[in-house]
Amino acid sequence: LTLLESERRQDRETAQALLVRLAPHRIDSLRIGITGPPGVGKSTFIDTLGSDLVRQGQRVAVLAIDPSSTVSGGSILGDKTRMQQLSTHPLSFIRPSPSSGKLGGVTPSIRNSIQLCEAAGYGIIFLETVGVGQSETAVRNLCDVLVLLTMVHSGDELQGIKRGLMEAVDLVLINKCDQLEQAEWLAYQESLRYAVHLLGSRPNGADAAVLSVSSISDKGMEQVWAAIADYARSLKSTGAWNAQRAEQQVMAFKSAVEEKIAQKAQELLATAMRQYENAVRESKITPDQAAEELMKGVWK
Ligand SMILES: Nc1nc2c(ncn2[C@@H]2O[C@H](COP(=O)(O)OP(=O)(O)OP(=O)(O)O)[C@@H](O)[C@H]2O)c(=O)[nH]1
Ligand SMILES: [Mg+2]
Repeated sequence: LTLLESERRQDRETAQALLVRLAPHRIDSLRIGITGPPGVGKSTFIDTLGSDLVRQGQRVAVLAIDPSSTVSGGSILGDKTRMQQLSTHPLSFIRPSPSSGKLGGVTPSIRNSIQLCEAAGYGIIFLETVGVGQSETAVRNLCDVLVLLTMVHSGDELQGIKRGLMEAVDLVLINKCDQLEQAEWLAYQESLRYAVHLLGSRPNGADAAVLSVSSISDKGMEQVWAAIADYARSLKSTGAWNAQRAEQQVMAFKSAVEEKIAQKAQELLATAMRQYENAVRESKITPDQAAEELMKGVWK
């Protein structure tokens, strides 16, 4: 995994060669994205559900996508201390997020890490990410089932969840129900069901399911697992599973091309850009004009 996370060119070539050799050994995994605001209980949820699964003999891997590492200066997610039960089980593997700064660099390395986990026989892979816009799109493109964890807040709850995020999730879980009266979470559950219904159906043709849980115990986890497994089954039976995986491959290819073009552009245009930067700084030319002229020079 360290090799796969490396950004050195030589390492990247070796990593690709490794992945090609391991490809025949990969098993078919279920990739589950877990997103939600900081502190909502994502790690606790994975710890509890993951522990149930390893007890049933399943092999469970947890990878974290941490978009905020540039800000916090380190990885905040996937912390093993927050998954104490699961991390000590021999059938589990937990990888804290790579500390690479930019999300663009993290996503391809997570994609590779997933493949490595599959080659190592992990049939269930959790991807934990904090819900802050960019990272949800990243995790949506990496998982088969995207689960949103939320909780009942004071005030106007639904306002707190961005529409774009709601449109991307397959299952919504209201967490920390142990802290509430039943009437409170039931009311929130109803309003969320109505909201997901308005957003339209998931690729399997049904509305996203909305359930309530308490992740500090495994009460209700059986239903949650049944909902995830049912959803995965329905994706497979409608062909949506393969279509989604295929589309994700194409998107990975496109972003790899974009990354390469950006790198090449940096290399080729560095000198010319510096000249224009000075002209722009001194207001001798507008930024748009400068970009236009620069590109004219390149695509003659
Ligand atoms: N009462 C109660 N507390 C919970 C529940 N789930 C999580 N917590 C607590 O909420 C706090 C945050 O839980 P985490 O699992 O670390 O949350 P997270 O979403 O992974 O947080 P980040 O990774 O920092 O974004 C911890 O103190 C947990 O013990 C729950 O169902 N009920
Ligand atoms: Mg966490």
